Amino acid sequence: VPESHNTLQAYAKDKLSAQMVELFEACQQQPSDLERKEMCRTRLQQEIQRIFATARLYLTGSSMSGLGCRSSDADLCLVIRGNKRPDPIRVLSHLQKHFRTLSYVGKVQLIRAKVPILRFTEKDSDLEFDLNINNTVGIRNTFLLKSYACADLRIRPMILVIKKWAKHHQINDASKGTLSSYTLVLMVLHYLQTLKDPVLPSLQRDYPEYFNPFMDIDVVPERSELAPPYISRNQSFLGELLVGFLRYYARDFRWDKQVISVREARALPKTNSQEWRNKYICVEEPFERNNVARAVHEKIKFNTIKAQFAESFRILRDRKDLNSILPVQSII
Ligand code: 3AT
Ligand code: MG
Repeated sequence: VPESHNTLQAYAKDKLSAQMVELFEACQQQPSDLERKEMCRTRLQQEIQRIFATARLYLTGSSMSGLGCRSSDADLCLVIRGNKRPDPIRVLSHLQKHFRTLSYVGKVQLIRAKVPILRFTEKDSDLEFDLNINNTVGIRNTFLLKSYACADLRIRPMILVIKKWAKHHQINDASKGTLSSYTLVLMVLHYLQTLKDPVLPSLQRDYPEYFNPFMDIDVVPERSELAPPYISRNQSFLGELLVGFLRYYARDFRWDKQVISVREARALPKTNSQEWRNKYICVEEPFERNNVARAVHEKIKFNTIKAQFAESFRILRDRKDLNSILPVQSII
C-alpha cells in the first residue's frame, strides 16, 4: 500500500467520501461495545454449561467480523457436540425456560425459523442477542468476513454506509422478504471483487488452508492469523465506490442470469439447479453454497429492491451528497 494510503482520510478527499467516513466513525462498534457482548457471552456460557457441560458459546456476526455498528445485535452460536444431533427447538425451549429465571435477562422469545433462534435482551444494556444451536457455518463465515474487513481500509466504512442505506429504505429485513445484512455484505464484497481493478481478491482461493470448510470448528481462528492486507491497484475514493456499487446493481448485474459468488470472486452463470431455479436473487453462501437471499421470494419485494438501487444511483450520481440518499444527521 502506498504510504499515502494507510489512513482512511486518503480515500476521503471529496465531500461524499468524507461524509461516509463521518458516518462510519460515529456509528461503528466501539471496543467497549464488544467488551460488553464478550462479558455477556462468558456469563451465558457458564450458565449453559450447568445444563450442557461441554457446550461452547461463540460470538458471531457483525459484532465479531468488525462489520457492526453500535446498535448491532449480538449473534451467538451454541456448539453442542456429541454423536447424536440435538434437536435445536428442544434445546432452545429448555434454554428459554432457564433464561427466564435469570435476573439479567430481559424478554426471551423462541423464533421457529429455518435456523431456529432464541432472541433475548440483556436487561441493563438492552443489548439484543440471537442464539442458534450448532449453526457452525456462521462461525466459519464470520471469520471469512472479518478477514475481508481487514483486507482493505475501505471495506468497513463501505459496508456500514450501505447497511444504513438499506435499513433506511426498508430493504434490509429478511423476515419481511427483503435482504438480510449478510446478503448485503456479500453483495458489497462481490462488487469490490469484480471491478476492473479489484479492491478485493477471493480470500478462499488465495488462502484455502485458512478457509477450509471442513476445518474443526475449535480451530477456526477467532482473533489472530488473519490473511495479510490485500494490495490493490485500485485507489478509488469511498464515494466513487459507493456510486459504483449502486450503479452495478442498478444497471450491470443480471439478476435473472447470474449468481453472486464471493468464493470465486465472480458472477457464476445461473444453472437450473434447485438452489437457483425461480429465485429472484441468487447469492451463494461461501461455505455451504446455498442461496442466502432465498428470503426474497415475492416479485413485488424484488422490484422494490431493484428500484431502490436505481433511484439512489441516479440521485447520488447527480448530487454527490450522502444526505440525498440517507439523512446522515438523524442517524448519527
Ligand atoms: P447486523 O449488523 O446485525 O445487521 P450481521 O452482519 O450480524 O448484520 P446478520 O444479522 O444478517 O448479519 O447475520 C448474522 C450472522 O449469521 C452473519 C453470518 O455469520 C450468519 N448468517 C446469516 N445468514 C446466514 C445464511 N443464510 N447462511 C449462513 N450464515 C448466515
Ligand atoms: Mg447481527
